[in-house]
Amino acid sequence: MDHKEGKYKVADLKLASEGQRLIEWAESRMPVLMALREKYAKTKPFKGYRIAGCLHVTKETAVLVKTFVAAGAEVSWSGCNPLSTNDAVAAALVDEGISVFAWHGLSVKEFYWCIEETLKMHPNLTLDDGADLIFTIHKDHPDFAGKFVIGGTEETTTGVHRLRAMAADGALKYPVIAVNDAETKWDFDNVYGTGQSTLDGILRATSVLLAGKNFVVAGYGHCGKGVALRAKGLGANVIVTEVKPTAALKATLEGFRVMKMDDAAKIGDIFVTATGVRDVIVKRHFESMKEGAIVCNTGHYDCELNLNDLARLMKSRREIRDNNEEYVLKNKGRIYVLAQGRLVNLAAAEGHPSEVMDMSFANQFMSQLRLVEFHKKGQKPENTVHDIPPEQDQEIGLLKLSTMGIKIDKLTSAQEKYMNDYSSGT
Ligand code: 3DD
Repeated sequence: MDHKEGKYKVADLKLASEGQRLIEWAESRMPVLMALREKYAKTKPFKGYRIAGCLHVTKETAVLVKTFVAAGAEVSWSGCNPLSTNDAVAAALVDEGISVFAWHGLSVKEFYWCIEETLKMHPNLTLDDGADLIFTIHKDHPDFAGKFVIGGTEETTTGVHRLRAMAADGALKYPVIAVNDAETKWDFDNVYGTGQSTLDGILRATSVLLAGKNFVVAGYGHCGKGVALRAKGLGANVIVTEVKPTAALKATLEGFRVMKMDDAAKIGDIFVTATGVRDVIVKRHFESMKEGAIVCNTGHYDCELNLNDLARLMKSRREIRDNNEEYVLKNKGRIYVLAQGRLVNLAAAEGHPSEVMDMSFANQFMSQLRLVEFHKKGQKPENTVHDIPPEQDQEIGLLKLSTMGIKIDKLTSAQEKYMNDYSSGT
């Protein structure tokens, strides 16, 4: 471990040059964020502002962090999952003088220690993926909201749910922008990003053939939809389980088989949970699984597979491949758990591709900038969860299209008029 008190703690600074190359690779595929970096490096609107981030330390996150720094911000960063930090990327950021407290495989105790270290710089802005940073401020540093913090942003569905619940309770002490709910995040990162990165994680941890396999996806929200789509593309027989009738209907009309987990457990070869709730696969499901079943989770927290239940059924276990644990059951069956039940796309692979994180993180950058601009104007948004302005989505969408060389039509003034003219009927 390389540690400088109050500055950084990462696995190995000697990995910096490898991390630098990974970051350059991501920068070459994140043209929207790089355009924002070029624009705001000139004016440095974040000068004098301190951002504490708690978001997976990946090559894409490093591009976002470097963009904030180029725009004048002081940044201190921790990872938002014990298994998702890329140690080479963390080393490269420290090598650039950025405070990072993150390493792959840290304990839950160390996870919260890292968050506390980022808070020592008394942030004005927080950037979360899962709301663990915001929640730590509210629980252990309630005075921060009145003293230094002017606002925050939240990257993921689970985090936004948590924050909306806090706001409904009147417990949220500063305004937070729900980046997750931006169309240019949710409809792309959650669907196409999760779809590809989850399959990436499964294939890196197993190298199994997907064609012909019974591939069970628990949860048909944006993430589950993406996973089901990509598994189908690789020839798997996709089965969906759900609790929400309309989501189950959508899966059915998309051509996927829909059934209860009790039934899917008996026939599934590979299981992915993407629900955001706990105990989706529990003891009775493990007991009815086929020999050699592979289970994993792509939800934000590791509560969707009840591994305590599985431990009670097991005789022994061993790591048979990286991020792949073989549980030998007392009844002689074997079940394979990927990435210790944590999000398999980031723990066993590199998370979503740079091209899709480009838009998610453009939303992060623009949302943090909005908070700074409010502050500079002396405006204080309400202490609740705010959506991004709809024009931001279209601005980022148009920027992304232009980087892809795609041109689109524009409404004529007559069409604009027609759209708003309720009097014209048949
Ligand atoms: N997430 C997925 N891939 C990521 C990557 N390559 N870098 C940073 C974060 C990444 C998770 C987030 O996109 C967030 O959308 C989530 O957890 O939903």
